[in-house]
Amino acid sequence: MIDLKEIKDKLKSELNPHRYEHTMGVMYTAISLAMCYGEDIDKAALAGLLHDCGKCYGDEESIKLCDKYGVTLSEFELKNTALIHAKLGAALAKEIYGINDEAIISAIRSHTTGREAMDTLSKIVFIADYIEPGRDKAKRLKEIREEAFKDLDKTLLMILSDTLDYLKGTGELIDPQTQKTYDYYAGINKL
Ligand code: DGI
Ligand code: FE
Ligand code: FE
Repeated sequence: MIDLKEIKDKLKSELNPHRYEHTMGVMYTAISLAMCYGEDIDKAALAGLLHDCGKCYGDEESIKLCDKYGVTLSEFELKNTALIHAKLGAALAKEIYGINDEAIISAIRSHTTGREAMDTLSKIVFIADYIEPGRDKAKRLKEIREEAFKDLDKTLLMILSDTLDYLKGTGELIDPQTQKTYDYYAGINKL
């Protein structure tokens, strides 16, 4: 199933209306960033559309599905279940939605914590998830939205830095991968 319309219809029937709106926002933002950086817009559309496809299930069902599709979860993910949907989504994109493109799958897998040395499509999806038009809670969104169309690595660092600050403020634990991603892009931006 790689027909965009079919995927949209399936997601519309499974995601709550707010999440579906967010998904559309991420899809169009990812397409715009792909246009800006000369990336494949069809891949950006598919990755944006499917990035939260693992978010339709409760904790118990998500863990069961991970087991079914051979997705290994870390101790951290088992305790902080909001993170599971990224890896689960990558598996569902492959198994349910028939996506074979490794760059698309990898962009879905890394959209929540990011990853060191992401390829351009993964960077685009990570950023689009944060800046899509429906988002309104993060600080300095206007500045980050402008930077997104100028410098992807700098934008990643701004988002990761604000996310770490936010998590520290709420007292939530930081996934080791989120920290590693921050450290990597802090290093890149110093070069
Ligand atoms: O799925 P979305 O809501 O569109 O956004 P997302 O995939 O970026 O994030 C999902 C959740 O994961 C969000 O509530 C923030 C949380 N999150 C991201 N990084 C970390 C984290 N939560 C913890 N505890 N630690 C992290 O490092
Ligand atoms: Fe997500
Ligand atoms: Fe999202």
